[in-house]
Amino acid sequence: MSSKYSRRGFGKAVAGIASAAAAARPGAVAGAANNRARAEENYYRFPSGFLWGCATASYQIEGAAAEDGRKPSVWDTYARTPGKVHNGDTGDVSVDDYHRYKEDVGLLKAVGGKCYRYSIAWPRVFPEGSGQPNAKAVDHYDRVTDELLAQGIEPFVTLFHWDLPQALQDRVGGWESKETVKAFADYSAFMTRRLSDRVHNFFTINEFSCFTDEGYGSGTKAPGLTLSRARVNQVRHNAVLAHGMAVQAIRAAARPGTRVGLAENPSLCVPVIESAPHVRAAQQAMRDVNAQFLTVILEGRYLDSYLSREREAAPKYTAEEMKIIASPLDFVGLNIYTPTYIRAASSQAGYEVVPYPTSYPKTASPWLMVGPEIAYWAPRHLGEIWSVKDAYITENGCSSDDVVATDGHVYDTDRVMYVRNHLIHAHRAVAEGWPLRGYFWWSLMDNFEWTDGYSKRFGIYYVDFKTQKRIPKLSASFYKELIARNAVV
Ligand code: GBH
Repeated sequence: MSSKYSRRGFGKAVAGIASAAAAARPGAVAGAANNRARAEENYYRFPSGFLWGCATASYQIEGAAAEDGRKPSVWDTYARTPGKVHNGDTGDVSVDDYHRYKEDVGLLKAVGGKCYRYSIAWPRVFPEGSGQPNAKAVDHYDRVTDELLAQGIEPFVTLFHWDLPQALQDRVGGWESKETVKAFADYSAFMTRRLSDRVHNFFTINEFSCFTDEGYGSGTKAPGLTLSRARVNQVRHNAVLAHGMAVQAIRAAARPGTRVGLAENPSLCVPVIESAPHVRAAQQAMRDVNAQFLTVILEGRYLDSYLSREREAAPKYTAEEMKIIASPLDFVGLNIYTPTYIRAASSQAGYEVVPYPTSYPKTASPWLMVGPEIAYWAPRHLGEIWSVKDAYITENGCSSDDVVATDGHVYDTDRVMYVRNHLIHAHRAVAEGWPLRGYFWWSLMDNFEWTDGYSKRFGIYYVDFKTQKRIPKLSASFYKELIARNAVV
């Protein structure tokens, strides 16, 4: 952890709040006003150098699906399968970022964004999944990267955000095969060799469960298969192995100093009450419910509880693979949306997941329950359980039923409320010295929201999908003010 994020250094920065509060006594009116000004000055202020940005993903924003040699990904195929995606929507055109990337980088610049997390489309760079790279695609990502740097924005690149080349699904069964694992490592090496003169931070894989459990198990995401438990567990294993192989391939191919991590969405275990037994239970749960992805990556072994839960369906693996999976990382990125409430229990596991009451507040997406404490517990769990030194919130944000008002503005007060509250908890994590160096808002602009098609909007810019016009929402103004002050506003 760099010194500017040390507990002591940051403690000084926030000390003003405590002393101002302690000094505010009735009667001392002038003093109170003074203290109030000081408190406001320090109100949830983040350390200097904290990174504020936005995140997107290739299939969700690019469009240009058949351009410059791109071949289909499993998502192109899935979206074309009747009944899979809301309204039959596809990413064929989406918000046309492939052509409008300069304008879109400008949108981030306009709110003062310091960093941008975007993903590379594997089926553009290797249309067949492996073999010969496609120069036109590589040139495109060169241009996007150069544009970011020209506008003073630090690029953070995700190598895989679910758009697996369809060719690999057809040829070898996609993530069921070690061929795909190897192809991913090769593609990662190629891409980072090319970009690491300008990009210093890479994420291997975005959110394991979404393309493994949902892609091969429930069938609710591409490629839409419903395989047996044993086969899904092998897919999961191949995915974490692909991450580890890519980490090693990147270290071998990229320039020295290149930093590698991942962007995972673990179940975020929040103690129902912040008391010692429930906190302990939440920590146990955090390891246990994430055994198949985050835990095995950070610990290098499958927990006994996971293996015995899965019994004969448990994944087959070698000791050598375990070493690869646990390759040391430079940072951990977490996508945080919704809490999993945990209470202490006298069961063997020591914890229990508490179901949501039907009245629990949610956003426009039914799965997105509002629990801002996750922004505190995510970095704390990383630091406390796994001694992670560097972490980012690689996604956070929510859907809203955005409408353009008669005055032309979009007043997404629910989105502002959602993020403001998460950032208060993120601030607490930083103030206590837990690892958190930056925050990426999902998302820069409305886009293709997977199975929800274009019916769910997550952007801080509203997109009129017919005209491609981008309109800053209230949340964009909020983010601009927040970034300028480096504090919750
Ligand atoms: C992230 O996933 C993704 O990384 C990003 O691409 C996406 O646009 C963003 O969040 C917003 O959704 O409908 O009940 O089957 C968030 C994690 C996991 C949330 C799967 C939706 C499906 C639940 N996602 N989940 S359900």
